[in-house]
Amino acid sequence: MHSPTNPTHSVAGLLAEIAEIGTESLRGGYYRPVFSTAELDLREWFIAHANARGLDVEIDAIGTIRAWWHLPSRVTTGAVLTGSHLDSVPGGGAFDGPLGIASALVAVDILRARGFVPEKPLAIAAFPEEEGSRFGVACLGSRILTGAITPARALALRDPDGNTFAEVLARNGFDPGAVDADLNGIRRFDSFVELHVEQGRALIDLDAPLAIGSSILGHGRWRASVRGEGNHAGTTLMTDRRDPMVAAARAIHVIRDLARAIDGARATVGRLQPVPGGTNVIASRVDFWIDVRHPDDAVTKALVEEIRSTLGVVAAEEGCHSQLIEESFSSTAHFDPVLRTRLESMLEGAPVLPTGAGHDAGILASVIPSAMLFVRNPSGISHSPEEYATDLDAQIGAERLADVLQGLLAGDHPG
Ligand code: HGY
Ligand code: MN
Ligand code: MN
Repeated sequence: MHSPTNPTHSVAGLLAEIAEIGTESLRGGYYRPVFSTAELDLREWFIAHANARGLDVEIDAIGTIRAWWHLPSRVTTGAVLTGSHLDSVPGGGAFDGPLGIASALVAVDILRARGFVPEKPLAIAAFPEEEGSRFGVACLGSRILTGAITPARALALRDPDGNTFAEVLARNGFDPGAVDADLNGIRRFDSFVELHVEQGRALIDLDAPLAIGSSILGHGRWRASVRGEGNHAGTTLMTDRRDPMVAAARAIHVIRDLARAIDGARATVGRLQPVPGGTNVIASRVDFWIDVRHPDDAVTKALVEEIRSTLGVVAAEEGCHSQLIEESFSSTAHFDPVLRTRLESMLEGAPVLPTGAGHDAGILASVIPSAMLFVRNPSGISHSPEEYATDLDAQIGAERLADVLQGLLAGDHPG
């Protein structure tokens, strides 16, 4: 597959190597769910580039890959972590995740070209299932490692085909029995800096190639299930129906209006599954997922409760029953102010921006000082084939990441 002979110094060059992996024909973009053939190919690509740079590759019990530069025999503290994820959303862009990993590899190339020798270990990580596209929980890998989700609940999660996370781990050579939080493993690192494509348009408006992250919007996912009476599309009079699809459609419209009425709130239904889903069949059940976000967790929770009661009323009016179950929730995460200030001093003039998108850095922030760098996205669009970063901005991102890592890896600074 990928056996790079001469490590490239270009982010665009690295990303071009994986441009054909996991392409999705439905709407373009990529679909690279964790442990899919496509994501396994990306893992191979990352490991091949790590090996080509002489980095020591470590893979943990849940498939997190860490490529170490300057790995002494035992690392207990003081190391620096960078990296991101390889998995994508359905129809995702080319940069969400892989840009952070490619930039980290190139940052190592740049530091070596500068003759820099780190006085601390550096690891480049690829966290599994950041998008939660296969098993439904966002940042599943980093949540397991930080103890934010129990191994039992994680292992029992099922993908749309009914495979549990435990089964998929076992099928990929991992031992589900070894899955556990790994706080000591995370605490080997004094800091985590994740570079990511911006998933909005702030840097376009600021006309800047790179920003430092300040916070991540609190966000959660809830599964709504509406049960009615499945029946024949032709023999069932309109007056005799208990149609969950109609209840769901009405509820989704109200959910939009409820979120619109709250400043800063976002509520999205991007995934809906009728059971059984036949053209001439009134569905028996409709499941749909609601992604709700707001800077204030209390507002998010209150909005979800409004959604819950609205769903109940609408379902009852349609002769149906409903339930709403939380699948994952991340509080608003504020990045470490000391680390952020250091990044601001290293990256003079870089704007500081909040993000509405979730990241592993937001999960690790609960255990170690974490920070993010965002690279300009001229489309301002993400989780879509339109997502983009110019070759130049991507290279600037790697250069600035190299500057930051050089500062953190120099022995004279604490962590
Ligand atoms: O959903 C998110 O915000 C992130 O892209 N996983
Ligand atoms: Mn994403
Ligand atoms: Mn991402």
